[in-house]
Amino acid sequence: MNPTIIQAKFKSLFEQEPIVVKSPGRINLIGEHTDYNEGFVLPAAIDKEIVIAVQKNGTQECHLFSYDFEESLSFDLEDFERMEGGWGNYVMGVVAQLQQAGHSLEGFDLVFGGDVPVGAGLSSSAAVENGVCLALSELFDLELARLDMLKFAQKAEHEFAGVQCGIMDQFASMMGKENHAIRLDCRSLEYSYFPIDLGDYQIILCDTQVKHSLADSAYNERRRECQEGVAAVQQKHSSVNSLRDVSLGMLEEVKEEVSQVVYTRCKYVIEENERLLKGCELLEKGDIKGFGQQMYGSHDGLSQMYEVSCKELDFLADFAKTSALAAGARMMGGGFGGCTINLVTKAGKEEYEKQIAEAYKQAFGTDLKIYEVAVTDGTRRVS
Ligand code: GAF
Repeated sequence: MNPTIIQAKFKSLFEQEPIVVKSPGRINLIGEHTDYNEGFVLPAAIDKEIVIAVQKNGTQECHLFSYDFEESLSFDLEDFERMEGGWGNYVMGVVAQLQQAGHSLEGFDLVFGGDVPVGAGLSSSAAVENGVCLALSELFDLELARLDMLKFAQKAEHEFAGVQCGIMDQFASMMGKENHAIRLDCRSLEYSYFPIDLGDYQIILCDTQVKHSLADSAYNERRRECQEGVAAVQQKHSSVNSLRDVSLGMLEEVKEEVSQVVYTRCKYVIEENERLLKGCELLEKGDIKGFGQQMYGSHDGLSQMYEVSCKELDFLADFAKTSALAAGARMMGGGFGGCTINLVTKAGKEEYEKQIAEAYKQAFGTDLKIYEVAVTDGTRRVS
């Protein structure tokens, strides 16, 4: 996204020179629904980004404009609350976190927009929250640490957007590094950068353009089911804090004490963590096909055990499995729509894109959107 468009819009609306911040969406190579279970994830920031332009206005009022939705919204810094849905929550949520942490803010004008598709599982919301947080930190000289900013962004999502998300999206968007994935331990927040070297393969994203209206409530429900499983295991193993500490053997011990659904959800999470660890070893050895097999395993688990896929995502993953041009594919993010991440051969990429788009159109009557993304640095000030 070219920041000058948002900068120009800001100047035309507010007649001032703004501070400008860029904040990326993310992909995740493997490790889905593991973050809020204190497991591992392997995300990366991408060159689909939100641009935020902001400046003080000398009042106690905040005036916001969404370039993409062509909507404006104002609120008073001393008197605002979350709304029933809508993009304003991502800004107000961050403001509320900063105020709760004791930072005193003044009124500001803000314009934002970008090319992270909304509802595609690429974390446009985390990109906005992180971007707003860095923009306000710069504007008011708060000198916030990156780790604090991404935690404020996550809490904004919990308290204003109403999704009890894990830390992956905000972490990936804030801490991204060009051409690297982030291998993140979501318990300790220790992380290392992992070069994305896919040899003869490259990543493409296939966007179903489907978004299930119950996705947010189903997400919170999955989180509760995992907690239920942990509570049952804790009865026998008091040192257990999360599914990260639970082995398949420990889960078997409580099989009769939890519902079949809770058992299956927990089993998926334990296996997904193992797939991620195995997947990292394979990537380190340059075994892309082996890594792709872990991706297929991840998709099958998400679809059949965690039940967060949908027929469109399954179709795209199944298509990859039968194609010699693909090494792996899986649904990505919270689920119930959005994108698959696919590893396809560089040489066969165009052919693959043509074939899968045709097949998707035939099956669902919809044009498949395909994104080729580059891996970038995290949230940053650009002017
Ligand atoms: C969403 C959430 F925001 C993340 O925290 C993560 O749980 C993901 O779904 C599933 O892995 O993107």
